[in-house]
Amino acid sequence: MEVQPRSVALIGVPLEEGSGRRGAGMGPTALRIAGVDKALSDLGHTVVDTGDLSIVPARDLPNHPKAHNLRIVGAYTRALEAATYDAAKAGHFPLILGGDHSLSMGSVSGMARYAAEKDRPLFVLWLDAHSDFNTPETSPSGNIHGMPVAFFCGLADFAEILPKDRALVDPKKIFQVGIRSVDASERVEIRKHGVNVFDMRSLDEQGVAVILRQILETIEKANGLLHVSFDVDFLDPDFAPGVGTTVPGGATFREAHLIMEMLSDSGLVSSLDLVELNPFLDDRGKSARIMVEMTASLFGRRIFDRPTRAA
Ligand code: Z70
Ligand code: MN
Ligand code: MN
Ligand code: MN
Repeated sequence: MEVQPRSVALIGVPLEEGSGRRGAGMGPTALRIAGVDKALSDLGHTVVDTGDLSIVPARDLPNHPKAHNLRIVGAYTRALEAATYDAAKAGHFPLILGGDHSLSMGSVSGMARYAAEKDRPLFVLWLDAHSDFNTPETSPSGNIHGMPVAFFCGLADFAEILPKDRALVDPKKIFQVGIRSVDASERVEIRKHGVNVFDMRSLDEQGVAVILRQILETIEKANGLLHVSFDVDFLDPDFAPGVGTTVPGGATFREAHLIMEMLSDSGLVSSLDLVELNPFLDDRGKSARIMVEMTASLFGRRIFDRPTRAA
């Protein structure tokens, strides 16, 4: 199958203040050094690197006792919401180089605005060990990178980072895959709001191909856009150690590659976050290189071509 050439906008987000430790701020640099730009241009895509966002803390936001560094995370959220929306609107594929996972409050909100304007539903594929569905009230840590999903569903009240009447994501249009670390109150909220969770057990029982086919069919039928948010800790830490929180029992190299290839074949993906890479904890750039390889597969790199599903 021919690769559909895309114009890809790289947006660097050196944000680490949403996580409980330092290092993820070096993620965009590591992904660039690992060659994300060349991997995409070698596949025939056009790549525009818009550089790293730079912010000043938002002084109109409170210093929230249960949402650490809200002024910094809030400022990045606003800047990235606009940058993602603008890139999509200009016909680019927004590829966000993170940065910790709190950045998805901005990228997904920007895509939600874009999708609403196009009158198409936005779906989110959340590849992660964690559900990231806490709110400041339920969070055991106060770290905002555990809260982005609740935020873009409109369920986490963080003062007015973004307007209350903004475009939101329907929790029932979120698919979480690879989940294996969920807090007690998070679990209750996930069930209550109907987020679709494929935990590690269902991956083992059904296999990723069956799960992905089911997800992609739903999105295709709804004529939806798909935002993919890829947390490095989705992968097993044995081969992707460059993350702040290692959770054993993650997706294998082969499972993750298959997901990327199926996403590529579907042609449904409209935007992508690469998050939680912590180069300070990595093993000689290994995890950064794996994330670039995964990205290349999502953008059409193949061992051999396959017939299209329609054929
Ligand atoms: C826990 C919390 C978390 C990493 C997300 C963990 C959140 N549920 N950790 N990503 N690495 O603090 O909310
Ligand atoms: Mn910083
Ligand atoms: Mn995450
Ligand atoms: Mn995670």
